Amino acid sequence: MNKKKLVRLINTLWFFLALLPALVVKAQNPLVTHRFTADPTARVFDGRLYVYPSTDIVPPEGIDAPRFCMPGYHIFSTENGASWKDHGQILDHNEVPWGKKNAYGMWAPDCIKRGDKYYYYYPAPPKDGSAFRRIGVGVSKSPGGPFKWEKNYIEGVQGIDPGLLLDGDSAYLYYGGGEELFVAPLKDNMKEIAAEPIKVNALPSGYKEGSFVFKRNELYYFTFAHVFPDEGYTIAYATSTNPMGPYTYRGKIMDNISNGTNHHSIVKYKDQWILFYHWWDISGFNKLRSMRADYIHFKEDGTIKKVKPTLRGIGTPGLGDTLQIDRYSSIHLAETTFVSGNEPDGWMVHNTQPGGFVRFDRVNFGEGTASKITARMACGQRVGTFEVRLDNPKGKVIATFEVTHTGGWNHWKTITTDITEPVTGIHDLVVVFHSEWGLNKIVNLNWLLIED
Ligand code: FUB
Repeated sequence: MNKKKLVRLINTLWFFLALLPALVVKAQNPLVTHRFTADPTARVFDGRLYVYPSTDIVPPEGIDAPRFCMPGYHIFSTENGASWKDHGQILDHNEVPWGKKNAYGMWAPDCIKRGDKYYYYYPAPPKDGSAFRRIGVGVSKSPGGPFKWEKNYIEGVQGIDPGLLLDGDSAYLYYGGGEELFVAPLKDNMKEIAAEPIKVNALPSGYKEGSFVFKRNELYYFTFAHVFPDEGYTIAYATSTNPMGPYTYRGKIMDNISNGTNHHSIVKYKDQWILFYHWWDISGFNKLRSMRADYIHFKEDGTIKKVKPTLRGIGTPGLGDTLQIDRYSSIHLAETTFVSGNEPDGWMVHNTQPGGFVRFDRVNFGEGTASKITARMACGQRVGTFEVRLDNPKGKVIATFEVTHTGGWNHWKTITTDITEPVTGIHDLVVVFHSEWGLNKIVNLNWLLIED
């Protein structure tokens, strides 16, 4: 596809995505669908999960952005991992006090809390031309900003992808992109380095970026994106008992998933460890990325089990949360594709065949008060049903939908039916498709909603 066609296609997609609610969005993977988000750095502040990503956009007319087109930063947060709040844009590239104007080069950021203040670190091209990227800092009283931006970049540091670690009273800045990655201790003011940066040792050869360090059971995990020879971008890690090293290389966390770059972060939230990364789910183009998350598990000896990316992602949606059923845990005799018609917002389940099912793990029914379930569906014929079952395709039926003609396979209607008996607690939900006459296409499903 040539560049013009691609831009036209993406602009159309973008127009539809922009129709979605701007402030609160509900999704599994990708986590948000109303804008492109890359390089997700996740942090937990006061019990709430925040993500500090960068923003990909289609280059505006006349702008040549051969690598990425990244004009600024938004912040997102969630309570349950299913509904995300967009806190809005906190910094535009033309507001960087020391930055080059109209550079569209706001790459991967990070944010960390020290005392009662939040420090936001970001790379940008400097107007003095002294480096490819310098790293700036902003300070705020709130994790969602607004931030007061420091007038100058951090002296003595050049490179991309700042990753921060606060360990007791000591703070460290990791950064870099290339054969070498670096670490420097920060002064208490969090705005200056306290000593010359050193190279992080023991890393395998090949291009590396996206340093992210966390501590678990007294072990420091230095994780990074690594272009593995003959494979492309992977996520790898090394461990040490000291934040500055020496480190021991441990292997890969994620194999190459053809996502272009693989910037990531790892946090523990509500007793579960989560890997954040990005892919190009919405655009199909590696410079318009969307952030994702999946659970990550450790072995007894502290090493990390490789993560396989899923559509279902993280979170336990509850009553009132939209269940994007097309972001399935497993699927049988059915498929997913982009929605079209009067509801072009993401994906749908389609080609639903008799005996087919789609399973969506972890739905919290709460105290047993759920009384109705709503399905957003489209259908071009009148024969068939689908059941909502608990835990497996032969599990208890809690609701049955008669398939009705909605005006066509791309014409969407919202139909509500009763939940026939009380359900409590967390269950996997399985939608099973039926048709007595062996029709091979029963219904198109966009989302489900369970309510009191
Ligand atoms: O998003 C721009 C750059 O691509 C990031 O800074 C890198 O980590 C890579 O994801």
